Amino acid sequence: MTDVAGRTARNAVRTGRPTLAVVGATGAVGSVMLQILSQHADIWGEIRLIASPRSAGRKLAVRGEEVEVVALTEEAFDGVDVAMFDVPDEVSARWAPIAVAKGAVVVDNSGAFRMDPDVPLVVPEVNPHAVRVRRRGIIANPNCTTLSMIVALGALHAEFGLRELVVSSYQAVSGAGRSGVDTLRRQLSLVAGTELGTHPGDVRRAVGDDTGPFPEPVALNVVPWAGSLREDGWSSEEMKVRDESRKILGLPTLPVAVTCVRVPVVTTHSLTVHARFEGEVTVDKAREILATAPGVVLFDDPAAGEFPTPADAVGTDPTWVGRVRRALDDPTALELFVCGDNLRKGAALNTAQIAELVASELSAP
Ligand code: 2RA
Repeated sequence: MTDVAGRTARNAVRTGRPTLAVVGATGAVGSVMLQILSQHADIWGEIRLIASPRSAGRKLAVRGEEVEVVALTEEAFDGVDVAMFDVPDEVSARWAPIAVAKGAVVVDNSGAFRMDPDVPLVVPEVNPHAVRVRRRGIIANPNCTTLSMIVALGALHAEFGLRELVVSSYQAVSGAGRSGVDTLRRQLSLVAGTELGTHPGDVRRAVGDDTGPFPEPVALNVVPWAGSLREDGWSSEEMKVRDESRKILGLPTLPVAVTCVRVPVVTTHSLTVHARFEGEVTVDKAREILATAPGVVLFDDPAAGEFPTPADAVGTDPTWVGRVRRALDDPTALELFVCGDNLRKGAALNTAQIAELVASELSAP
C-alpha cells in the first residue's frame, strides 16, 4: 500500500521483511516495547534502536540479542520502513517528518500529532481502518489514560451507541515516566513504618519540597492533577481524554466530562466510567459484549470479591472491566470500573499493534 504522500513501502520492497526503528528505546515505554517485540510473532527484519546521543552505544536486549543503540540522526532512518516514536512532543514534532521523508511510516506516541486532522489516531480493536488514511505518513497512538478505557468503550459503543461519558481516572506514577516511579519509591521509603498521614501537612514535611513531576506528595495521598493547566481550570490530561475519545470513536460532539487523579500506584491506570447510550441498556447484554470483545477481560463478581485492581492487571495486555452496573437513575447508562497497564496497552503494546498493521500492508502481495 502506498500512502497519500506516496512514500510508504519502498524500503520493505527492497529488503523483504520490514525494518523497524524504535526511537526512544531507552525510556520507560521503550523498555516495555523491547519486551513486547521479543514476545510477539517475529515479523521484522532489522530492529534498529535509536535514542538521544547520550544513550548511543548502550546495548539493549531484544529478540534474545544485544543490539547497540544508535544516536537520533537523519542517517539513523536509512532503510527504515516503520519507525515507532516514544519521545517528548517537541522531539517527535521535529523528527517524525524527517523519518517520513526518509521513507518510513511513523507511529508516534507523543501528543504532537494526535489531533492533527491529517493524522489518524488508532486503536486496532476500535478503528483499525483509520490506519490506512495517513496523509502525513504519520499514525498517532493515543494517550495512556484514553487507551486504558477505550477498547471496552468502543465495544459497548458499537452495540449501544454512546451518547455521553463521565469519567474519573486513578493514574499510576509511571505515566509520568521513570522520574514518577523514582519519586513514589523515594517517598514511600520516607513514610514506611511511620504514623504519618494523621495530621495536616505531616506527609509533606516528611517527603520534603522535591515532589518530582507531581505538584503534591503522592505517597499516602491522591493528587487531583495530571498534565498542565488549560483554559477554565481543566488539565491537559483531561482535555486529551475528551478530544481523543471523540476522535477515535468518530463522535466529534460527544459530551465528555473528565477528572484526572494521580494515585500511589506504580503501573496501571484505572478509571470509573459513567457511559450513557442511545436507548435502554441491560447489564446482561453489556456483560455479553465485554466478555467477547477482543482485548477486554470481564472480571466482575463482587459477591466472590472479584473486580480488577492495578495490582493484578499490571504486566498484562487486556483492558480489565468490573463493577458493571446499570445507573440507578438512568436506564440508558452504565457504570464501570476499568484497569489497563499504562505502559503496555496504554503505550507500547498499542504502538506495536499499529506498527504490525502497517507491516502487514507492506508485506501484502
Ligand atoms: C500520565 N497519561 O499518566 C500521562 C502520560 N502520557 O501522566
